[in-house]
Amino acid sequence: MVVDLYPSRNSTEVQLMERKDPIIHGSSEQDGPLSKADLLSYEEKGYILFETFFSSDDVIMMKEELQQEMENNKYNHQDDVIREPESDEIRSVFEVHKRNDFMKRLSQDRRLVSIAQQLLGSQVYMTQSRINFKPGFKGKEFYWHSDFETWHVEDGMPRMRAVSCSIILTDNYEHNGPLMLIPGSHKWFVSCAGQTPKDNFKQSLKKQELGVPDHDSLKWLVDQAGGQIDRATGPAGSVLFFECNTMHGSSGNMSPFPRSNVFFVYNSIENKLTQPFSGGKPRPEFLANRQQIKPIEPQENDMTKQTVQLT
Ligand code: 6CS
Ligand code: FE
Repeated sequence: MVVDLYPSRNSTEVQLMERKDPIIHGSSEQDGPLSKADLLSYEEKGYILFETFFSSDDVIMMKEELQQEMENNKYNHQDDVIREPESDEIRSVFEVHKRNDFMKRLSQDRRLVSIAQQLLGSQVYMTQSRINFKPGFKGKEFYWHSDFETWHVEDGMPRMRAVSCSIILTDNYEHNGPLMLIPGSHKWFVSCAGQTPKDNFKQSLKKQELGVPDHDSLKWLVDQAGGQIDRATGPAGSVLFFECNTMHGSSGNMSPFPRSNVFFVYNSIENKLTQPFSGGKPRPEFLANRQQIKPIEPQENDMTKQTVQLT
């Protein structure tokens, strides 16, 4: 019998509970490229941002692939291509590490995988990947949420031992809906009220309304952060690593400039998905990798030359 350490969406009550998992899983600066200062910052804030991590040459290639994915899926109305709630604009394309060879190689890049391994203290595999396009004028918000709350309840992710790596593909400004994070929020788990309807993903990926924290819990988390809400702004080629339980979201994009990022979600090989804690049926493979779980062998990618020398 698997014990549910993070019960959520199983009552009408909201509950704020302390995190039961370490944030950095048994690693030190000897175990990867992150310095002690980087590790401490990630432990404290629940994320770390590297501006201009990749070179301008790499960014040119990433932008070409981004355009390609937009083109390739223009008329694709399958479940793994999510469209905006109020238009036919593409909101997200999932499983980019399978459908696009460049993205597959990028997801296995040694500079990204070694950071994920260091943070998770183990070998890692890809549990989910996606491009969020957030087009100009029509890209709608992603309301506040903890990814882990969804991945635990709807995908059966047992422990908080996963990290999202978001590569900024088009400059993320203050005004085009950058990802916002509540620093330190990863230290508490917000157990949400409500239930999980069948095939919830068909609605939640367009506009998440379940498994989202109530206003009092959000206010409490922001108060714990000293009233701070951070924004992951930076030029294309910047890289954000954020812990699976860090409370985050992003506003709609009213600017003419798209805010497109690719997300690679690395899960510890020790934290494979089990049965959804909601008791419902597992979500589709494009959202939650169950069939191809093997540790990623970090690759030297000559296609991307890193400009940020990690200390
Ligand atoms: O349900 C999910 O897996 C997705 N939902 C959000 C809002 N963020 C994480 C993930 O892409
Ligand atoms: Fe998310």
